Amino acid sequence: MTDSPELPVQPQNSPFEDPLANALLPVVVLIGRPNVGKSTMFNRLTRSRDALVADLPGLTRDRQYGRGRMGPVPYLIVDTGGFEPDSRHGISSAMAKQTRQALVEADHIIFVVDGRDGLVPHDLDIGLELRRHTDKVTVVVNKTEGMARATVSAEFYQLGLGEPVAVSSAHGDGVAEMIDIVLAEEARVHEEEVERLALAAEQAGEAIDSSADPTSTATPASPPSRSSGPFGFPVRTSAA
Ligand SMILES: Nc1nc2c(ncn2[C@@H]2O[C@H](COP(=O)(O)OP(=O)(O)OP(=O)(O)O)[C@@H](O)[C@H]2O)c(=O)[nH]1
Ligand SMILES: [Mg+2]
Repeated sequence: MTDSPELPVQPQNSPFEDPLANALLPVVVLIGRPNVGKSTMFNRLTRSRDALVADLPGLTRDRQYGRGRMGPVPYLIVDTGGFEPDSRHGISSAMAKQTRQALVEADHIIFVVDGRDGLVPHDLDIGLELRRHTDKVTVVVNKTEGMARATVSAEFYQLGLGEPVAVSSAHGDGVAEMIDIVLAEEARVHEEEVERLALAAEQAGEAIDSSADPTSTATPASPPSRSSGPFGFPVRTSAA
């Protein structure tokens, strides 16, 4: 199935099931503490219900991969379990290891925080962990439906990871704008490629036109006594 803004795209459990289709997609990883809405955002970005969502911290255990497209650029999105940077034992430690692996694979990292809870110490711990990836992190403040976006985002500047973007994954507010910001560089390259192909197609069309145009100086092979008829075919203009 080809990607399209209108059609839902099938999420996959592994990025390697369709390596050819996925190889060139930018990889966007969702990270954040438990219960901030990462899986809700994953479902919104893949237009699916593949990730389990509940008001239950620690619900997501394994990384989950899905494909999506909201703007011009398709992407591969990775949901992760709630990140506990300091966990050294048990399941939390295994999940933290998985999340760190996802961060290494990431082209972009969406650091999801909860606008209703505000900034909490656990966010600061994750923020410190993300300092080594600052160039690819966007802080996204979730659950902001019905709230003043600028006000609710302000305290998250303290993370030192750039301008926070306010969204509501559950309601969809701001999510398309968020992905535009995250994939701005890919969208720019995509736009340039579209323009380059359009120009190449136009030039190829001109080259064909001029080789078919008997009046063109570039086609001396056309006899001067003929010109184009109503359907583009050469017609005689003088009795021979
Ligand atoms: N009000 C509001 N609630 C939301 C929003 N996004 C998610 N939630 C709720 O927050 C709770 C947690 O959502 P999940 O998507 O499961 O959170 P998570 O970050 O994946 O949680 P873990 O898998 O435990 O790390 C659920 O009850 C969601 O319905 C939102 O934009 N607004
Ligand atoms: Mg989850």
